[in-house]
Amino acid sequence: FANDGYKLWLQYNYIKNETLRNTYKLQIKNLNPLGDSETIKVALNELQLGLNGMLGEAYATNSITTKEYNLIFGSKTHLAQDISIQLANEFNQINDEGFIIKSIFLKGKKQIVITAKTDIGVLYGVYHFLKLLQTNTSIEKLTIVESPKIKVRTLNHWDNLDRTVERGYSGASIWDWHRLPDYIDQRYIDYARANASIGINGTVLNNVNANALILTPPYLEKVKALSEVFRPYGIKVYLTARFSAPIEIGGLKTADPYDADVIKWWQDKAAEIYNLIPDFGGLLVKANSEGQPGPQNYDRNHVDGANMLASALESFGGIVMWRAFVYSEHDTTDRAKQAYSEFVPYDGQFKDNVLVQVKNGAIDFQPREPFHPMFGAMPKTPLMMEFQITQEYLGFSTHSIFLPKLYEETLKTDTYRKGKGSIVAKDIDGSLNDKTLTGMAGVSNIGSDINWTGNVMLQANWYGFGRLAWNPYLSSEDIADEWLRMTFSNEENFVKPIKQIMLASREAVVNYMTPFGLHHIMDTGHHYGPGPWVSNLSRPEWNPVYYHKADKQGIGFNRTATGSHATEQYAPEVANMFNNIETCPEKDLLWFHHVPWDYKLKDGNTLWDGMALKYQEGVNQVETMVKTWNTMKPYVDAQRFREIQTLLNIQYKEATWWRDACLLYFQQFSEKPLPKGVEKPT
Ligand code: GCW
Repeated sequence: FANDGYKLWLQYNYIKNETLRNTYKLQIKNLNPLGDSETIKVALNELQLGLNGMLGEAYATNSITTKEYNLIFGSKTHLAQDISIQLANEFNQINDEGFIIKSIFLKGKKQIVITAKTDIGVLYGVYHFLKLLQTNTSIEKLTIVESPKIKVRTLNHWDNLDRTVERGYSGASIWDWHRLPDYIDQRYIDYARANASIGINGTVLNNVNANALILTPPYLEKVKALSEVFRPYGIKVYLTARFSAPIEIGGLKTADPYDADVIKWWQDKAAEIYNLIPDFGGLLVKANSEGQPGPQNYDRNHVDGANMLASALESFGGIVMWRAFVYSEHDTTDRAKQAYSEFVPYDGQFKDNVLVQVKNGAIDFQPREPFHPMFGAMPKTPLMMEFQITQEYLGFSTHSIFLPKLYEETLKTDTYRKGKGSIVAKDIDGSLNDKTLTGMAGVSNIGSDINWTGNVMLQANWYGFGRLAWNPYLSSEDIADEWLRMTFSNEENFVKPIKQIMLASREAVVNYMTPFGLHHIMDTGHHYGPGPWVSNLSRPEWNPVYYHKADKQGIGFNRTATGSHATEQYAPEVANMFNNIETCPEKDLLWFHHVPWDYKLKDGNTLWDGMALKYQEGVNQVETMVKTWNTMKPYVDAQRFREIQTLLNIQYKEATWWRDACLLYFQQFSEKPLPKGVEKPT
């Protein structure tokens, strides 16, 4: 009944290469934990589990022996002086969550030290050390000094209290509210291990479309129980706050942020929470968006709402993450402009413990979006990145797509807000404008499925999100490489080809769903599969035709100076580039321009032919993915091999569905035949 899928990237597979295994054994002879905090116990357990798995040897602990090759791990306060002196330089380079892994000599004997300013830092170092072995890296001469570049690194669970998960495709919510607080599922512990191993230090337990009940005493007891599981792993719990909670569970008549009773209600609530959970992280709020209540219901603005909550949390060290994903039903000219218009004028007015949480693009988690114009545009307001890990618009958990490619693209894009080189990552890590509070959130793809994410390949997106939240400058290629080695195998014949298909998978999905900047043409409501045609939804901007605007002349959304003017929300350099059809990157063409069907693309094809060829290319890319995976049987256990194979076959079928549906639909406007090389729809 073994299921390797459950173990995520913490497989700790036996290292079959005997030379390598023996080398490691020689270099790790004895474990020396320093201190006895819960976190150090966790670190020790993990080392024992990992080393036992990989080296086939049970490691006991001893105090430092005079012999060589002790693995010494503990925080600075516990280090003997002859060790800490040797590490003075490294200690100057790390922050509170950073770590040092170093080979040193003690009385002439070689030792490895994993240390940090805090025990959590030590735990991060231990996971990093285990990763070295998991990826078959030499530990002969180590000097590794690492610190997270972003402070708040959270998963956002859109989990409801009835255990449904909004936009979740991996089973039910892992939070078993009914049996909490007394029953602690092993999953909670393994969830914490997985997150700590990649540096995630916060979890927002419930949906942003919030139910105020989470803030009532019975639920807070349950939240407290989870916080106790997570604490040794450095993970804080956060909750979403329904803005109207004072009415719904507080018996007040209003939730007006200027009302004295409302202010007091939130202050009392904060005190009640911190009394139970002293290190509670804070509140995440979706207000005045998609029907959620908010300050605008009382003619107040985002600043009024966010600051009122921030004041309540401030003395306890809590933060407010106020979402910028807003769009009202009143202005339907261009939904992409609304967040910027509603937030940028307030730059500098939010309290110091408020982060404004912004999705990577201005519409909604599409296969490709230009970066959100708010990035770089609010120099005095900390902006938190929100990525979606769950695949609402990207084929749910059926389609295999490696999302760090998408995340990386956004993070590395230049906003030009402070001249060339002002990339999005620099706004997120605070370096662009010296912001001290920084954050990145990922909307979780985790559920109760045995393999957590419904598709083992999509574990890589949870993993990759965590890695990029730790260091937003990492390359998606390095992330894919280490994830594959940890999750499956170090065999080059496996890693190389599978890495290639992973790295190509994002572009494949763009090609067969929304090439050239098309967006939001998924079937309405559930967002699975193609649906570019008219739907009878109540709001025009929910209708796919609103986004592609295909007609006999051409296709695309004119957001330039002759259209919706959305380009004006970018820095002049960027706006000019997008405005001019010649300089607008072709990958974003139809996002910004309404383009004639016979417009000549850079490769000489007409737009219509080019589009058709892209749809075909996407299908071909998935075919390559299928074929490549089919040859990997020798490297993967039978169950994971078959599951991934089955899902890839479905993805292939559905890529052709996308191609055929979109081309047949758009052909009624273009009135042109399919070019050579594109398969005729059957
Ligand atoms: O992507 C859209 C989803 C909603 C979601 C909303 C949001 C949680 O369709 O399901 O609500 O975004 O981000 O608030």
